[in-house]
Amino acid sequence: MKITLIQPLMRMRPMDTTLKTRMAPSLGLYTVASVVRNGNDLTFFNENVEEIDYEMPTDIVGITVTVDTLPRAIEIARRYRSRGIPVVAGGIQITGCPESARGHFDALSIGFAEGTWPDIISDLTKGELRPEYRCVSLPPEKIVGPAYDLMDTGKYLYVNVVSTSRGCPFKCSFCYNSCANIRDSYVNRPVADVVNEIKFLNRRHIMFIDDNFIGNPAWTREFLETIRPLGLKWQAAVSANVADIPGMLDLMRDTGCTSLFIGLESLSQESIDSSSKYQNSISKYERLVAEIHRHGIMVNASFVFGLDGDTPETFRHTIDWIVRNKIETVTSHILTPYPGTRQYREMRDSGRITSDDQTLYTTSEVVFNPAGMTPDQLRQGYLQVYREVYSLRNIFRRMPSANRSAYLMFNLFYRKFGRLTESICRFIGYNRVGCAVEYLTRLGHPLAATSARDSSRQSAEADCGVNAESMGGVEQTLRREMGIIRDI
Ligand code: B12
Ligand code: SF4
Repeated sequence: MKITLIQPLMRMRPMDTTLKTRMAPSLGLYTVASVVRNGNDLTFFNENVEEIDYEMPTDIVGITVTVDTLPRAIEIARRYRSRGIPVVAGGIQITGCPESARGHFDALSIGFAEGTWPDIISDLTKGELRPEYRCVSLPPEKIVGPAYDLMDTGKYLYVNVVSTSRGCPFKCSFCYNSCANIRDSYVNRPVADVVNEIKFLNRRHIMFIDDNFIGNPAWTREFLETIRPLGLKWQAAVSANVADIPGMLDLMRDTGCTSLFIGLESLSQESIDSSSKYQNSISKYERLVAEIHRHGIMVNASFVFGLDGDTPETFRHTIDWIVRNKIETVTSHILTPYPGTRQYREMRDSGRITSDDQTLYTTSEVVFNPAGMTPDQLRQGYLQVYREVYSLRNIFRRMPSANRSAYLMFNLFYRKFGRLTESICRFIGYNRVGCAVEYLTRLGHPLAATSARDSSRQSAEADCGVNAESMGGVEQTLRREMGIIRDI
């Protein structure tokens, strides 16, 4: 059978470049590919990277769908279906809110492809495709790894992305984990399966893309002890209770952790409480960041703006806090009620949702009425956070004493001069640039550079030959003369 698997065009935020869309292949689609690959002829189209060849013969099309790509997925499906080719949609959006997609595809796959795709293919062969397939829980040993060997590495910055679990034990109200079909699906993969994948990838740097790498601390401990001899460098997303788990940060440092992504979300406890994020306590944030830094690990803090305790003052307060605590990287979002989440249901029932256009559901647009400010104040405040956190002056002020090369890589070449890096990638290849970043990240790890970790601000200034004021001046010049700093 000829099977075509498609990732639709992502919606870009004002501060995004193709570095984001070229970050990594879709693990979801390559997992679908793994599930039924023997005897089938597989073609992949990632619209972020290449055009879809609609004329290429195929027996079935599978599309992976996230919140922002649903409208585009519907357009793609319409073109194939007009030629009588059946189209199946799956992925987070379809699982979280199947009703948003009904009628637009020949079949919906709700939940894990491991439990739906074999039936879809066999029903299609019999000419009995059903409108809906469902598998919302799975024993760990049934989880299948992505078909890494089919990935076209040259098109991406990284292919060393690994998923060790699905879902999250917490259920914050704005997160897709609060959707009815996902709530009970938290599962850790067998340690041996993940280790085999890492060995197959044969890379020293691994990015774990789980929602929460410490959702089950006993599993995490066992896994980290198992990968210890591999001498990896790795990064992952964890919940804010990481420093409360005895010995976890020590183990992370000793097994090569370079950076942790943490959903701090807000500096207002009222806002945190409004999202049922019980594991976050803002009174512990400074200690949490200090503890992670003490272990030589960088912090990528994620914030959500527009929660019910937020006011126009929230933005200034958050920027100052980020700079003061030397947060290495920051990811910000405008609160977005993903259809299917508890947040969505609450906002819909109270009439607060102002747009159903899912192309705007990118977390950079305001699609609801905020409680403590106007929609415009929210949007402008969100842009201000990116602008100020990633000003050259503040990049310098946030400079850590360890991991400097990785820090500067992300802050300057990904966030600040993304367009320039984009051009370099086009010229020498995304994967080559990705490899260079991996190499520099390794150099910057505390296990590799203990002296750098211990150096003071004075030596940082000496190393760079600049200080915060001169960096501000450099930025003004670049902005004026070269126009290469993005105004967001
Ligand atoms: C890696 C990642 C990214 C990468 C994407 C790389 C890529 N090329 O795909 C980057 C950084 C670029 C990214 C960007 C964004 N992301 Co993102 N991302 C993730 C993350 C952390 C992992 C996804 C993953 O690989 N999972 C592992 C795979 C194996 O699981 P899966 O995709 O769910 O696939 C399984 C099933 O869903 C199903 N399935 C999936 N596709 C299909 C297709 C068919 C045909 C079938 C039958 C089944 C099926 O079977 C698979 C195997 O069981 C998730 C969180 C998470 N843990 O899922 C967020 C997540 C998907 N991202 C999210 C968002 C919001 C975004 C952005 C909009 C953020 C932004 N502000 O810009 C953008 C744009 C997203 C887009 N359009 O793709 C949300 C989506 C919410 C929603 N309701 O849709 C998530 C869930 C994060 C969150 N907690 O809110 N993201
Ligand atoms: S801790 Fe993070 S991944 Fe887990 S439910 Fe909350 S927001 Fe989602």
